Amino acid sequence: MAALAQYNGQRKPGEREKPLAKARPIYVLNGPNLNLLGLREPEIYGRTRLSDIEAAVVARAATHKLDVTFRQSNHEGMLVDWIQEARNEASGLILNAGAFTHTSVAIHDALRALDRPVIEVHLSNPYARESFRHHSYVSPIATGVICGLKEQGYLLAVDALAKLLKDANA
Ligand code: CA2
Repeated sequence: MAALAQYNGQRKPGEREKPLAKARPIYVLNGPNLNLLGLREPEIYGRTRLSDIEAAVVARAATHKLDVTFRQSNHEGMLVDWIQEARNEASGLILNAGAFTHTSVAIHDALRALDRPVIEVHLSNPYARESFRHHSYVSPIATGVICGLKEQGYLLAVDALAKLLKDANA
């Protein structure tokens, strides 16, 4: 009977609770030139620095008890490597692939292999801009897309991802 109780996950008197496995962080990946945020073109991208967005995202994720891995790269292959890493290390992905959104079949293919919820984020609204920004290689793979809301879009993406992960684990 004792063995059965253990099998059912019940603790015996005096037995210590096993620590819960730590939840995987959400990955927030940022593409080329986003390191320049707040330094140029504030009328399009806002005045907030990427480091400020990171701090706000970490704080918002903490309200959902989620950890964050926040990164930026100007290199397509680096982003592909991180998306591949996310397959084992992340619970979900928020991706602003920058200009690679409109060009990268490699990022598209890496996302296809990622069996995790993906929220595509853009600070600006690409559909209100040049026609070359109207196509996204990310959108067909994304669970959801948020654009045009500047840095607030990242925080809405955290909330959306938290809800998707909660519902998936319910
Ligand atoms: O609106 C977005 O978040 C974009 O992903 C930003 C990309 C652009 O290529 C996409 O079409 C839309 C560009 C990021 C460049 O960020 C800069 C920030 C300050 C100064 C210059 C570039």
